[in-house]
Amino acid sequence: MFTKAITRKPCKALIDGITTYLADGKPVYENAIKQHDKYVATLKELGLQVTELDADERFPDSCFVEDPAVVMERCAVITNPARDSRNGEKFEIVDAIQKFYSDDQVFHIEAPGTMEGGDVMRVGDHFYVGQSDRTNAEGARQFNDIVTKFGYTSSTVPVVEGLHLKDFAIYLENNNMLVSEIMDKEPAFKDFNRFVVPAEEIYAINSLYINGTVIVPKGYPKTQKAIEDMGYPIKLVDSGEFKKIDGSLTCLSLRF
Ligand code: CIR
Repeated sequence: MFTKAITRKPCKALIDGITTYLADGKPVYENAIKQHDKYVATLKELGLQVTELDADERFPDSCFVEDPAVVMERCAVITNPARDSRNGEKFEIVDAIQKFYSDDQVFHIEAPGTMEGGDVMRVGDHFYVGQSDRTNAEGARQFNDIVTKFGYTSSTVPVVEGLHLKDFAIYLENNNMLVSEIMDKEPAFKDFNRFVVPAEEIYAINSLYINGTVIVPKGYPKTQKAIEDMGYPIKLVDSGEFKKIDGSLTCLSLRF
């Protein structure tokens, strides 16, 4: 059960955010702000107390707060984002995190380890960690060392088709997952009920489960229907401006 979330308002420099995969023009700042406001309002409607951090113009991608930290009940891990333009986000997220954890509950991934929270998918007390361009084996190893001290477990999964693990596999609780065709064949996921999202809707894999409801990106009817058929109430949020720089729903918040 999530009770809290942390978000950060998009900055004007968002238009210079990293685009690696989904390039479709630059985000329009004013539209991004509206979409972000709706996203935050939706989290609140679902009962979360949201800490809304100020925009930080130094870091174009800083609204994607999921990446510089991984939070859980018993500890928090400040990651080490792989790209230079994002690495400093880790120093900015710490203050917000420390309000909710004691000093001995906050840990850091250190170089040469790299990690971004978009690669970390939680299932119960287990974390699947995507090994991707952004999260390396050393980052995953350090993460495992930290979380196992608190009674969690972790294992790695290769990410071969894009940015982060949660762009290609997402857990919706109740043993249900949305997966890409490649992740459908991932041995680690064989015992889950898997809905294979059609290639043209692959962006919608990154839907967001919050306390029984699933927030689904607007404009992906097949995935929306599949999630409804699984029995979840849904809320639609347009995240199109963030998609232009490879951002999706989970990356816009930390939930705990
Ligand atoms: C990046 O490339 O780092 C950003 N433009 C997008 C980050 C998206 N984060 C996420 O999916 N967790």
